[in-house]
Amino acid sequence: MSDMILLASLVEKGNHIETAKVTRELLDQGVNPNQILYEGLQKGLLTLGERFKRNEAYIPEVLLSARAMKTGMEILKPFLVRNESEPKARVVLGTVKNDLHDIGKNMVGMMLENAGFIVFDLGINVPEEKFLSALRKEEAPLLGMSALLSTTMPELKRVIELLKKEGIRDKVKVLVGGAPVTEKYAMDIEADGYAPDAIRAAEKAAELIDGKK
Ligand code: B1M
Repeated sequence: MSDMILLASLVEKGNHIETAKVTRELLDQGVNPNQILYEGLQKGLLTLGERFKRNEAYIPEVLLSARAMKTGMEILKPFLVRNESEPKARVVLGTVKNDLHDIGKNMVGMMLENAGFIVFDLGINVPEEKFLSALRKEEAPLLGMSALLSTTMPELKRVIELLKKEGIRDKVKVLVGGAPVTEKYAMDIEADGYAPDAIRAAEKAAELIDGKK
C-alpha cells in the first residue's frame, strides 16, 4: 500500500494517532504538503462521507474521521502557511448559522493566510449579525462564508441581504463556497465570487480584492 493510500485509509478509519505519525513521515520524506492534504487526508474523509451517504457508516465514525483529518491539518499548517510581509487584506470568515461543518472552511482559512490575507475566523454556526459586527469591527473588505448543508445554504443569502439593509454591501466583497454551493447559486444570491475548493478560494479572494483597488 502506498503511503498516501495508507494515510487516506487511516483518516477513513478515524485513527488520529497513526494519521499524525504518517503525516509527519510524509513531510519528512519531502512530500508536498498540498498533496498530503488533498490526496491523503481529504480523500479519506470524503470516502467515509460516501459510505455515510450509503448508510454504511454513522455519525460517530464521521466525527472520528473528522478529528483525524483535523489532526493531520494541524501538522501541515506551518508548512502550508507562509508569512507575507505585506498583508493583502482582512477577511472575515465563518460557517453559516445552524451549520457545524468546519473542515473545508478551515482549509480555506489556511489557504487565505497562505496567500497573505489576515483571517478573522468566526468559527461555525455564525449568526448573520455576528458576520455584520465583525465586518464593521475589523473593517474587512472581504467576507468568506461556508455552507455544507442544503438546509443552511439560504443563510448565505440572508447575510447578503443584511449587508444590503445595513448599507455596507458595496464596501464588502462576498465569497461563498461549500460542497452543495454552485457558481450559479452564488450568482443567484448576488455573491461576488464562488470557489469550488480552498486553493481557488484564495485565488478568487485575491482577484476580488485586486479588482477593488
Ligand atoms: Co455532515 N453532512 N452532517 N457532518 N458531513 C455532509 C455535508 C453530507 C453531504 C453527508 C452525506 O449525506 N453524504 C450531508 C449533507 C447533505 C445535504 O444537505 N446536501 C451531511 C449531513 C446530512 C449532516 C447531518 C445533518 C447528519 C445528521 O446529524 N443526521 C449533520 C448536520 C450537523 C450540522 O451542521 N447542523 C452532520 C454532521 C457532521 C459531523 C459533525 C459529524 C461532521 C463535521 C465535522 C466538522 O466539520 N468538524 C460531518 C462531516 C465530516 C461530513 C462530510 C462527511 C465531510 C465534510 C467535509 O469536511 N468535507 C460530508 C460529506 C461530503 O462533503 N462529501 C457531510 C471535506 C472538506 C475539505 O470539504 O467542506 O466541501 P468541504 O470544503 C471544500 C469545498 O467545499 C470548498 O473548499 C473546501 C476545501 O477544498 N469550500 C469553500 C468550503 N467552504 C468554502 C468557502 C469558500 C470557498 C470554498 O469561500 C469562502
